[in-house]
Amino acid sequence: MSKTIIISNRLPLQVSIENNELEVTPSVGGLATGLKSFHKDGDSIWIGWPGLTEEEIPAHLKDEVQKKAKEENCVALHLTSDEIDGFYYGFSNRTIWPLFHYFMEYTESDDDYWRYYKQVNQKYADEILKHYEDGDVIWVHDYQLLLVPNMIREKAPDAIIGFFNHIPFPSYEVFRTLPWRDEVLQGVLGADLIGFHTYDYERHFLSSVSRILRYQVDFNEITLPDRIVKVDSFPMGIDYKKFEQAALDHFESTSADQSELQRRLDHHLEATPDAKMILSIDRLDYTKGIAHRIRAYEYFLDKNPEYIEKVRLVMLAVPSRSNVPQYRRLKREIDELVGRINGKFSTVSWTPIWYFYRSMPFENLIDLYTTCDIALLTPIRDGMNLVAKEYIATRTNKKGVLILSEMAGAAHEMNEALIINPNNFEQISEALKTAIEMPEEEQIERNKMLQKRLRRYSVEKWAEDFMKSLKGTKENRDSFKSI
Ligand code: ADQ
Repeated sequence: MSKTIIISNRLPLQVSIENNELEVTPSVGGLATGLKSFHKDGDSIWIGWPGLTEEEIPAHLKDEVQKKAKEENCVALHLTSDEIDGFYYGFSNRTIWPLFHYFMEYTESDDDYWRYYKQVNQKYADEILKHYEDGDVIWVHDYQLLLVPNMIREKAPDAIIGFFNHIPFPSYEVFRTLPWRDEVLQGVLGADLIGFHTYDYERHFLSSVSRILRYQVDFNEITLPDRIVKVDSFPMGIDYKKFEQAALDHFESTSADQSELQRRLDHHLEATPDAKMILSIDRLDYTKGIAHRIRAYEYFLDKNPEYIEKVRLVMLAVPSRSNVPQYRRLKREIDELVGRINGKFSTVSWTPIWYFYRSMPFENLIDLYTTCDIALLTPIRDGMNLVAKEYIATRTNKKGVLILSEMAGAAHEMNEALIINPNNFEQISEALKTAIEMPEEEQIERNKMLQKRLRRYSVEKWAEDFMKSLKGTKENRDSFKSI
């Protein structure tokens, strides 16, 4: 029977070593959380890096890593620390990530990074080919593996290959600055179907293909000498039922079952019942606009001193890519900003920002989603932003307000949120006021519409639509051959 082979840089599980013993935990991040349910329910294997370099895994635990991965239908691909430095921290996160998010000043062009990127992409492609059998469908994910589709195509010309890009695709004017632009485009074009979160990213990609490679582009199809490649947008959803159910369970749980975090949140709610809690959750990344958000919050408090002691920003930032200098600088900047603003506005009984710099278990994520009255998400660029969708899914009483940056892919489907430009502090400040004062009926009205849409276009539906369209490309190919 044919299967689906999923490939992403990281596996949905993360191994670590504690006291000479192997520990396995779920990976954090949009792709892993989103695709996990598709993987769990279907007949698929998932190939990726388990989170520790070859050097970090003692020889006697190597088989154990593979065994643990196998229990979850996964295959661990081992990478050396040099490969992780050059391929992951290098080309993926110092070249492609900043460039695709329009941070051109952060984009590095380094031949060594590129060499490692090609080498590791080849390693992924070779691993896939070891597991590939005729009739299997291959689904490659994200910007770390842009060359993989064509590397598979070279060895398995008839394979059905899909590629999904989880981050934005920049406009041609930005993309064209990449020294390896031709190779990158040719790499992705090994796929039969290329998916993006939004129509804009799709358009940018098509325009780069037509202007850089001069291939013929008709509507959303690219004609190569031997094949047609289809490009389409598939806005990724969330596991809606999982978040909804977790929120319902949360509300039904007794105080004895409550987490320490929830107890503390409740304590503050009781002490200041009129104060609104404003939530933000992101990986600590310069694209997420965390520093902008804090400054906009300061602007809001400066302009509206009547809200002092009446609001609290609960900010969760998950450690991410701390080997890259910009991330370390950003961490320092945020520490300083939080310190300065807390120093400036705090009173004996109130602190304006609660800042957590750590990963939290799912249960605590639900505590935060369900307790906070407002979610304030201000990315400067974001492929989609699943946190916005998760927040809405957990509002089972339909109350709560989402303030969302227009620069997030999710904004296209979430018109009922208060949409802001993350660079416009005045607008963010006004949106905060509107959110705090919004009548409950209006909150319910807005959330009803949002929930209806998110429930319908869940991550299962997203994966199903992508797969259906990918399998459909086979017919395209057969008819192309017969011309
Ligand atoms: P990310 O940049 O990682 O994903 P996002 O879409 O917001 O961003 O997903 C973050 C995920 O991590 C969410 O599912 C959230 O629940 C989870 N998470 C966040 N903080 C956590 C914590 N402290 N503990 C546990 N889990 C936590 C990339 C792109 C996005 C795109 C996704 C999916 O950058 O734009 O939406 O892929 O395509």
